[in-house]
Amino acid sequence: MAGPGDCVFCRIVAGEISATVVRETDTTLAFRDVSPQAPVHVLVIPKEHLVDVGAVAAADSELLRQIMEECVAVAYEDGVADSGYRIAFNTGDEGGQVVPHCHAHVLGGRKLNGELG
Ligand code: DGP
Repeated sequence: MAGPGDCVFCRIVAGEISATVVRETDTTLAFRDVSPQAPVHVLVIPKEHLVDVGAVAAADSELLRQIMEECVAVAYEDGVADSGYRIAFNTGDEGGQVVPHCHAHVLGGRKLNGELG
């Protein structure tokens, strides 16, 4: 697992890698996915380096609430709250997680498949 020093999402938080930021709070950052899978594809992350959603839940349930609130805010801002959207936390190897820094995918703007995998 990458540590904060070489973590790509920590480097986005630090401003060392550019990203299209759509929302920011004291504790979270929301930015557009570099390879979008839907017209709306935003990642919402905790600024703190926590590897996955389980680590966030264990460390700080208030932070988990804030991440979810930001996901919903993104859906409203990007205009998909009424048409529908998906929030997904890929978690661990078999969950398809590639970047080991907790992130929620907010996907919308097209009809999404029923299949999650
Ligand atoms: P996951 O498979 O759940 O770990 O998804 C990681 C996502 O992160 C993937 O959809 C691509 C995105 N991503 C990876 N590196 C970068 C980056 O440097 N910038 C941005 N904006 N997104 C990235």
